[in-house]
Amino acid sequence: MLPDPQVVTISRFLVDQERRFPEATGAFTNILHDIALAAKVISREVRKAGLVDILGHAGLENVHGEEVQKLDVFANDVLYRALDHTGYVACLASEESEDIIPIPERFPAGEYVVLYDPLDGSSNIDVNVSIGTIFSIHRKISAGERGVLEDCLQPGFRQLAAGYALYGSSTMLVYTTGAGVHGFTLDPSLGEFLLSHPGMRIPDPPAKTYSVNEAYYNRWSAGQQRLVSWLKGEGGFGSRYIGSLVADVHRTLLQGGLFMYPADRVHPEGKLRLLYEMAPMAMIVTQAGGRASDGRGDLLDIQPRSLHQRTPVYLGSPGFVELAERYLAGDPEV
Ligand code: P6P
Repeated sequence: MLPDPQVVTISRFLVDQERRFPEATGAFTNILHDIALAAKVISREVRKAGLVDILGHAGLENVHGEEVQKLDVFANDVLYRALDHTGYVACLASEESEDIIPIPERFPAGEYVVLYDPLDGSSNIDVNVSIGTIFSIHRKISAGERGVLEDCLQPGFRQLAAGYALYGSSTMLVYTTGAGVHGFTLDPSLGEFLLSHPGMRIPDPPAKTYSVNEAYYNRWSAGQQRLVSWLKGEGGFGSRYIGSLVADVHRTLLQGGLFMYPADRVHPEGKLRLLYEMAPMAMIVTQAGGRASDGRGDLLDIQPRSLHQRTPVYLGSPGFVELAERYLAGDPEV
């Protein structure tokens, strides 16, 4: 049975969006389509993860009879294989790879660079907590035919697109190309991502929810400690912390609030990665009417120095992010 005519698949949505840009070549659309396909494959394996003990690896061998890999290694391979041969990509970068990932010489290279965290929060798999894939797309800026490190070290405001897949109670794909944020939910019976959240906006008034790992309270700066003490005291905020970045950001996007991973004495740059975690999340949240800061200024303005560099992060409802910046700056007015 065909789905209702008003049901929009991600493929149709991408084509409709592309029509709005006459100069579009379709390459960009195809990259997003390839990432959506990779997300479906990863989702299928993540959903089986709980069965490894029951079925043993025999039930989870792939078509080559190879034993199932660790899920984050598997996800990394799936994204690489979805993107390496298409001719649209100049180079790749992954949380799983120390250096940039070149496109094999046997394949043509293209004009785009894709950076990704293939499966963030994979430590949460064993306890069945939602996990996710995060991606960021830039245009190649170097002169050569194939991408180099310089093409990956671009500030977040130059991103052409950013998005994430969330493997939760349902599998969602949320992305932006700079024209709003759109969410799609996977219908496993159709094998299609269907448009479920067109034009996502952080609600205003927002939920008064802060999200941070308070186990590190004693490592924090005085400003950070004062901020959280106010939020949970006079500010009347509630607290939600899943400890899985994509899930915590997705909730903040849907409900509003303030997600934080501060710098501290142990993590002077914070824990979360800039290029393939926080820059894409910052583009998404900003496009949805929110803000993302490193505690001093807009996270999208940071000029990256290295592929895996970390950054403190304060993202969510703009007023709450600004309040955090004022506390961290020691503003006597707060
Ligand atoms: P902590 C998961 O390990 C992760 O990389 C992110 O998904 C999450 O936001 C963060 O680390 C949680 O870190 O120190 O609170 O356990």
